[in-house]
Parts: sequence; structure tokens; C-alpha cells
Amino acid sequence: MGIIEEMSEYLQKGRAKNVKALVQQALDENMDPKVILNDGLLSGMMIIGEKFKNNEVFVPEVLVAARAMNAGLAILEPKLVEIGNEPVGKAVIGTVQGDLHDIGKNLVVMMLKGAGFEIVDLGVDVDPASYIDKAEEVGADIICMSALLTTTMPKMQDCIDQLKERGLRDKYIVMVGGAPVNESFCEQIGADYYTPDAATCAEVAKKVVTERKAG
Ligand code: B12
Repeated sequence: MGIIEEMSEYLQKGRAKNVKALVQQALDENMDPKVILNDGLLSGMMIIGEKFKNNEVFVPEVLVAARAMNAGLAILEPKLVEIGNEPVGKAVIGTVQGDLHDIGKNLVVMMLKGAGFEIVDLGVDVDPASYIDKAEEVGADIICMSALLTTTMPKMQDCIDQLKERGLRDKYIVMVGGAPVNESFCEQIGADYYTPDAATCAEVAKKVVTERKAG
């Protein structure tokens, strides 16, 4: 097995130390950082995302795989910055105001990173205006909101209303999710996309941002 395949395998098993060592080894052997990123790290994370979607692996496996990916990314990032690797896009994400659930949101973060997005994670209990302020500040493409409580879902609507009030609604792609959220709620509040899981969120985000940038 080649070093890149080995990296992907270890990542899927959540073996952060091995992933780190292999990324370092690959860099020492002058491998292209983009190949390490795409074929070693991101491909491993996409496989885990797909298995998660199909209920072949569960939250703990995804979290350890994500930790392994982050460990590898930490070593790779300075090299990627050096060669000016362009991210797919930028996303601002957080769990809505009044809501402290962050496991699903963190999975979405991992999958979006896995798809090549630069992420600004606002954490939990994020008030509607903060998503917009941060998106404006960093020049984001997407605003992602997560809610796990029926009582906090209306905060998504508040954010969209504020986007409209500020004349910014069409500037951002708005994605919503979390266990109580569904397609009809998404339509009702005027968000752009709902997906039931993190892997699909990353797929859709990548597709729509790439299409929008292509004009
Ligand atoms: C873990 C948990 C907690 C933990 C949270 C820990 C943490 N750090 O997140 C703790 C113990 C703190 C907690 C607290 C509470 N909880 Co709670 N909790 C849960 C539980 C068991 C699991 C949630 C979870 O992590 N699921 C796993 C993740 C992976 O799934 P997910 O979040 O849905 O995310 C996936 C998708 O939805 C999607 N997704 C998520 N976000 C986004 C965003 C976008 C943009 C997209 C596209 C997709 C997407 O992708 C993810 C991965 O595929 C649920 C039960 C359940 N079955 O959902 C109750 C649940 C959500 N909790 C509930 C309640 C009531 C509470 C409390 C109010 C309890 C209390 N009385 O104190 C408090 C609220 C605290 C607060 N203010 O937020 C209720 C909500 C009921 C309702 N209808 O609103 C639930 C449903 C339990 C129940 N059956 O009663 N909780």
C-alpha cells in the first residue's frame, strides 16, 4: 500500500498519530501538498461521511476520524498556504441562539472542511445578527445554521428576516439543519437548502458554491 492510501486508511480508523506521521513523511518525500490533502485526508473523510450516511459507522467513529483529519491538516496547512491552495469557499456556521447542542453542528464542520471549505465556527447559542456580521466580515459564501430544539428553530427565520432587512438576502446561500428541521420548514422560512445529514450538506454546499462562482 502506498503512503497516501495508508494515510486514508488510518484516517478512517481515527488514528491521529499515524496520520500525522504519514503527512510529515509525505512532505519530507516532497509529495505535492494538494495530493496529500485530496487523496490522503479528504478522500478518507468522504468515505467516512458516506458510511455515516448509510449507517455503517456512527457518531463516535466520525468524531475520531475528524480528529485524525485535523491532526494531519495542522501539519499540512502551512504548506497549503505557501502554495496558495484556494479553498472551495467560506462558510460561517453555528448553533442558533438558546441552543447548546453542537455534536451535529461539529460533524457538519468536519464534512465541510473535508469538502475543502474554510470554516468560521461561531459555536453554540449564536444570535441571528452574529451570523450575518461574521459573514460580512470574512466574506463568506454560505451561512449554516443548526437547531436541535423546536423552541430555537424560529431563530433561523429571524436570521433570514435580518438578512432581508439589511438587503443581503441574495448575497449568501443559507443552509439549515438539525434533527427537528425539514424540507418544508426550510421552504417556509425562505432558506436555500436543507439536508438531513452532514455528508449531504457538504456535497450540496460544494456543488452550489462552485456553480455560483462559475457564474
Ligand atoms: C446529546 C443531546 C443533548 C446534550 C447536548 C450535548 C452537545 N454538546 O451537543 C445535552 C445533554 C447538553 C442536551 C441538553 C438539552 N436537550 Co438534548 N438531546 C441530545 C440528543 C440525545 C442527541 C442530539 C445529537 O447530538 N444527535 C446526534 C447528531 C449527530 O445529530 P444532529 O444534531 O441531528 O445532526 C445531524 C443532522 O441533523 C445534520 N445537521 C445538524 N446541524 C446541521 C446544520 C446544517 C446547516 C445542516 C445542513 C445539517 C445539519 O447533520 C448532523 C450529522 O449528520 C437529542 C435526542 C435526539 N435523538 O436528537 C436530545 C434532544 C435534542 N434534546 C432535547 C432537549 C429537550 C434538551 C434540553 C432542553 C433538556 C433539558 N430539559 O435541559 C437541553 C437543552 C439545552 C440547550 N439549551 O440547548 C430534546 C428536544 C425536543 C424538542 N422537540 O425540542 C431532544 C430531541 C431529546 C428528546 N427526545 O426529548 N441534549
